[in-house]
This record gives sequence, structure tokens and C-alpha cells, in this order.
Amino acid sequence: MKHFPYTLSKEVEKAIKAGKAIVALETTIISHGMPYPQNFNTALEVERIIKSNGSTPATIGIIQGEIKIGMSEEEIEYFSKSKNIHKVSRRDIPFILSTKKNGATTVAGTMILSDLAGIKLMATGGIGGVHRDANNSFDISADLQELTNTNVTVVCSGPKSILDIGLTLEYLETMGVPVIGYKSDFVPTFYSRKSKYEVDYNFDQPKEIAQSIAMKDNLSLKGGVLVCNPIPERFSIQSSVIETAIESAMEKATEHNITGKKLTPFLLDQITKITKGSSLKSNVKLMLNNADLASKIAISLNKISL
Ligand code: PSU
Ligand code: MN
Repeated sequence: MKHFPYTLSKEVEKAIKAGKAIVALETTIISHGMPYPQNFNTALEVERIIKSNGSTPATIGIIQGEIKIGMSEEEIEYFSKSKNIHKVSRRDIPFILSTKKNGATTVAGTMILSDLAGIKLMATGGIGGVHRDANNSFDISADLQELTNTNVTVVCSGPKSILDIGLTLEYLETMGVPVIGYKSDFVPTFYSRKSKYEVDYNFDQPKEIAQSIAMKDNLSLKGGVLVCNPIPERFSIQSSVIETAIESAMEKATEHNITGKKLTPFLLDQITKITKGSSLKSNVKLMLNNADLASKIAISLNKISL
């Protein structure tokens, strides 16, 4: 057992004691992935969906150097509005804690803190991955490395379309991370339902996904599972439309010399502007859809491990 101190919200504490299913949620998507007020409304709606399925949401972040497993509405509102929240991945965690700062956790950061608290599953929009010009920039999201190390399942809508999907999948294969499609033979790409790349396994039932996660845990196989849940058809964006937006966003990033952890938030923001808000709407809808699936898998998984 690890004993690093973290603070559980009352709700999460109750759920742990009662052995209820819990779904962890990241906060980078709130503080760096969407503008206000869409970020705030989405974060609350995500929690409502998870609760309505009988699971307990745990929004995770760091407030003044304190790890919060489960944040209050006021805290989420603060994370939605403040410009003073660091984007926290694996390497940042100790420093944000030691300097008592505020941190919004990425997928990688959230996986680490979920694992600390014994939470097995999290939901996000799209995971980070290998960026398109990675052969020059070396830009590969720490999310991928975390999936090889930490036993937390991540439910997403695939790697974000701003990435090189093929290289991201090669990386995951090398590192032994299973890529599961929910009702899909192909890897979705965040704004679009489909890519030319096949998933490793396609499952139609949350229960089947839970069974394979439980099997991995029984074997003590280290690392996470990536569950890819395609964006609902009516909110998806044609890849030719989104491609044009991504290309001009990337040109602007190069022009302004945006690199490192600033790149993903910059691209998402630019794409929202170019598509006049339609990419943001898609991002919101896919996030809600992922919360729904994650909470169903969490409930099945909880039954198996009882
Ligand atoms: N999904 C979204 N919006 C986001 C993210 C995911 O719909 O903003 C965040 C996640 O926190 C993910 C991060 O871990 O983007 C990836 O950032 P980077 O490429 O710098 O690793
Ligand atoms: Mn990066």
C-alpha cells in the first residue's frame, strides 16, 4: 500500500467505503482544453452522467499543493476560470506539491493520482500521442508512456486528430498497451468516428471490456488499457473539414514557436476559432459520451472484482 496523503471528497470517501464504482476525471481538459463557460458546464454534466449510471465521479487536481480526489463545484469553477493553474503531467507532480501550487492533471497525471487512490478507470476526451512532426520535434505525449506503466483504464474518443494516429498506435503496440474499440473495428480520431487503422479488439458490451481489464489485472500485467469510443455520428466532423483547420492551426503554432506542453492547448483553441465553435461542441459531446461508457464499464468491473 502506498501512503502518500491525498484528500478524498466526502462523496468519493463514501463510495470507497461502500465499495461503489468510481470514475476518475482529469482537469487539464477543464483548465487548458476548453474555454469558460463550456469547460465548467461540461465538467458538471460529466459528473451528472456518471452519477445517473450509479457510479461516483472523482474529478482530480492539485489545489495549493494538496492532491484532491473528488473536487467540489466551487473548486471546479475555480479551475474553469483561473489562469493560474499549471498543466500537470508525471514530471510536474512533485514540484507542484512541494511549491504548493495549483495543478490541472493531464491523462498521465490523472492516471498516477487515480492509481494512488485505488481508482481503476478514468474518462477523457482524446488522449495525447505522437505529434505529426515528431521526427523533428520529438513531441510524444507522456500519456502514452503512462499507459505502459500505470494500471488505469482510459476511456477516450481515440488519439486527438491533431496527432499522427499511425505512429501513436505503433508506439502503443510496442509498449504493450491494448487498444479496444467500443462498437468499432477502427480507431476513432476524436472529431471523427473512424480512421484507416484497426483496433486490437472490438467489444459491444461494457461488460466484455470490464472482463478483459479484470483478466489483465489478474495476470498482474503492468500498464493501462485504452478504450476508444467513437464520437456520436451527429456530432462528428468530416475529416476533410477538420484537416484544413488542423493544418492552419499547426502553421500558426510554428509561426509563433509554440512547443512543449503549450502546443496541445494552443492547437485546440485555434481549431475552435477556425471551425467557429463546432470543434468545441464536438469535444463537449464526445466527453459526455465517454463519461457514460466509462461509468458503465466501472460498474461491470466493480461487480467482477467483488
Ligand atoms: N482531451 C480533450 N482535451 C484535452 C485533453 C484531452 O478533449 O485538453 C488533454 C489531456 O489532459 C491530455 C492532454 O493528457 O490534453 C495531452 O497533452 P500533451 O499533448 O501536451 O501531452
Ligand atoms: Mn507534447
